Amino acid sequence: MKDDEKTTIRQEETDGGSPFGFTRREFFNATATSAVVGAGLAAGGWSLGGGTAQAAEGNQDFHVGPGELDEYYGFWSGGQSGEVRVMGVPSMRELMRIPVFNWDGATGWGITNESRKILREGLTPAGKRRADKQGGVLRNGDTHHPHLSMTDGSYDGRYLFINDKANSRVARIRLDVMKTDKIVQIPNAQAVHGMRPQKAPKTGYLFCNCEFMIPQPNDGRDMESPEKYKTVFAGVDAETMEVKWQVLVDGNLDNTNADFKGTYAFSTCYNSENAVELNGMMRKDRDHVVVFNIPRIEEAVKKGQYKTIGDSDVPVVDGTKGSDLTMYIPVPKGPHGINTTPDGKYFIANGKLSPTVTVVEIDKLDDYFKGGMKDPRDAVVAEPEVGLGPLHTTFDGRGNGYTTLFIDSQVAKWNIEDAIAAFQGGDTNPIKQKLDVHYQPGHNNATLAETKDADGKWLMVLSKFSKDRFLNVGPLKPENDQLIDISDGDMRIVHDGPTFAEPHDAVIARADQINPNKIWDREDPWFDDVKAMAKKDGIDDLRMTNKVIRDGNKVRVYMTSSAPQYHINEFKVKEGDEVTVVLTNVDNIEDLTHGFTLTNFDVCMEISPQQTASVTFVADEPGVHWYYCQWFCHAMHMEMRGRMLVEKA
Ligand code: K7E
Ligand code: CUA
Repeated sequence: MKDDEKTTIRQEETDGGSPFGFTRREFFNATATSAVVGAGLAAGGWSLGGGTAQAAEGNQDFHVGPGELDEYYGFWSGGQSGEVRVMGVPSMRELMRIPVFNWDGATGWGITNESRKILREGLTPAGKRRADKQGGVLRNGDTHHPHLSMTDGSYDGRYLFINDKANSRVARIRLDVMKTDKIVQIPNAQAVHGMRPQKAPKTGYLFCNCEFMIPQPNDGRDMESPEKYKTVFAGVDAETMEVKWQVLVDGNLDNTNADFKGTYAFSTCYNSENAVELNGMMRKDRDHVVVFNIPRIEEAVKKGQYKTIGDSDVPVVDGTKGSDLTMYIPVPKGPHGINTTPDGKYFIANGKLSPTVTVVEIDKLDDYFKGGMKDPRDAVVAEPEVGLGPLHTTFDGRGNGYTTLFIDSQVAKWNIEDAIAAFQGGDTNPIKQKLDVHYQPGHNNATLAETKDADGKWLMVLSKFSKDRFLNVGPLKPENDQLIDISDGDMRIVHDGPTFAEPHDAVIARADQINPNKIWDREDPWFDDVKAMAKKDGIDDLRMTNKVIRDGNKVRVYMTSSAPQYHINEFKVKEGDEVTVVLTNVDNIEDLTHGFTLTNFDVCMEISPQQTASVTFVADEPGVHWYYCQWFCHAMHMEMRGRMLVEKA
């Protein structure tokens, strides 16, 4: 091997701290090419025919200069932070954060009346009981999978959806204002993990995988009988965000995806053993992909062939093994990601604990459901070995898959048709290139790859570990999102991007597909509740009114603001009053956001141009309490403040 002299590392040249006797950085720099070829041989048994890891010169420009705009919007999950982040691609500039399941001091998410209603109203009865114990709303979320709504297999710019594994919820974000507008908690479930919108004809359903198996109902019965535990797959109406139906299944549902016709959803499923500890979950060599026949599920619900569980009235149909609503396709142990090719022909289940990915031809699913296919494995058309720990696959729209290899810390580029030919006995090597990434990649996603418009320009790889790639920030490290040019020939890394806990997944849309408003529209339904409340207080236009209304021990302060002042400089209340501040920003200039922060009261909110926001609290401390604008809006921003005077009771 030509690189031998570079890869021979003598102990005396190295730092003693590494188990390998050299740092990871030195190792990867020195062995980029040889490590790639070695892994290719070890994993697949195919040689790479002299391919190199990184192309010498690039083609696309990833530099977006000052004042220039990105070509793509990226939507990043914020993982355990419970939020969503909006990025510019390829610059990798973070443009915005959208609070979802978390509390946020900048915008007052979790504090304002508007956000608290959204955080609360879709909770199950048990969720509401839990929320009541901590001030009315839940406090944390664990977001994994952000996905955009589609019409006919293309992004339509309406909504972004995201799951919450921690409290079993799904949220919708309105892309016109980039705010979360609905959240639903899935009943009969623990840990909503995989989540995908239907791709066509239009995002009607969100398909939600509930991961952990539990007794059904989970009210104290059957706790010692894990063999009776079941989990559910849920169909949520994307317009109303109500759970329409659920399907009982065997095994732990992991990730899910949909076809481009609106007929099928498919989920990877591990732990077919129904075990409750690790050893038991590892017993069998195979797990499965569960295919859900959506028209049949709808039909069964319509015919009343369902039951309800516990205090939920959601129809639950039986899709366990042997049901004619589902198909269980055996695949190698512990499948994880599941990805539909942009041409709609195949889905690919990623092996995780097996070095393979399984390619299933979607048209063949019809044969099974019509009774023509007896062995579900007959729908499998390829099963190439791609490397160690395949987690997720994405596509360039030119017939290639890009699979993250968690254990190998690589991305494998492979050709789908070559893999199918090899499965039929041909000797073409489907593996085209392996690229080192840094390190332990989870999801990856290429530009528009979930839609039929995959354009094969940029690939985002979300690496779990950053190790030595950034300045050390203590024991908790950032993850590393790497931007890879896939536009032509070999993949090449062009950017390392540190990110905070933990963007499992990200989707990338063309800039012209997402068209947010520049300021709020006063007719927005977002303001319906607060307008109705004002109407009862005799107020027709919140933009024209500055007024304090007393209603028993309830006080409503209707206030407007325009830079640099609040139009109520002081208001008086009595100790113990319940105070609602309704603030309307009458500025109608882009960017002129104000805020309202009440010092030492733990109260804050954002008011963007033409927005109304409200917050309710008890004035339980007598004295003078300043409120101030926390958004630097004007040269006299520091002076933008006022006093709440609380008289002793
Ligand atoms: Cu692979 Cu939750 Cu999508 Cu993380 S999951 S990586
Ligand atoms: Cu208004 Cu600062």
